[in-house]
Amino acid sequence: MERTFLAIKPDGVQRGLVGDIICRFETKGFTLVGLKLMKVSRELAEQHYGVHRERPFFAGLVDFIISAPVVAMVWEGDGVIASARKLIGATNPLMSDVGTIRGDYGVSIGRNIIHGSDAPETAQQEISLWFKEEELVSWQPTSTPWLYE
Ligand code: D4T
Repeated sequence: MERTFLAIKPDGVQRGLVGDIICRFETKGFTLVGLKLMKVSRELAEQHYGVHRERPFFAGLVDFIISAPVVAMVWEGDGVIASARKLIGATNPLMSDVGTIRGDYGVSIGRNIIHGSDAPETAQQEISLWFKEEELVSWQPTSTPWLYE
């Protein structure tokens, strides 16, 4: 089973969207295997967004990510990496399809509510950056045979 890293950003937490966002991944049929509310350190935010270090929005992005709590999560399921990106929607919420998280709740690229890993390699890197192995729970929901043939 594939795993992905998702993080509800400070705007999603401050706007009271945590429950709705978790509900979308649960009802889709994915399995929650890691969950924590955290105040992100500047070092972690800079590491997570390291690929954007040279971009003009980097400093503002890091300041935003450390400005309020973040909900860090690991979700599991067949095809969860690509599917979660679809459920999240395009980076700019004004361009995201209606029905996606960003499409339904956002208006600005710098306040786009949630992060999701974009590929298997980044998912693995981000899961190990944000979670210790013992913080992840391997379990089999009783609904599995009703979700997979
Ligand atoms: P994340 O990484 O947060 O899931 O977003 P995406 O994968 O959809 O998009 P990204 O890596 O290109 O951007 C990372 C992060 O930077 C913010 N951002 C991006 C911004 O504030 N201004 C910008 O011009 C861009 C391109 C939003 C997401």
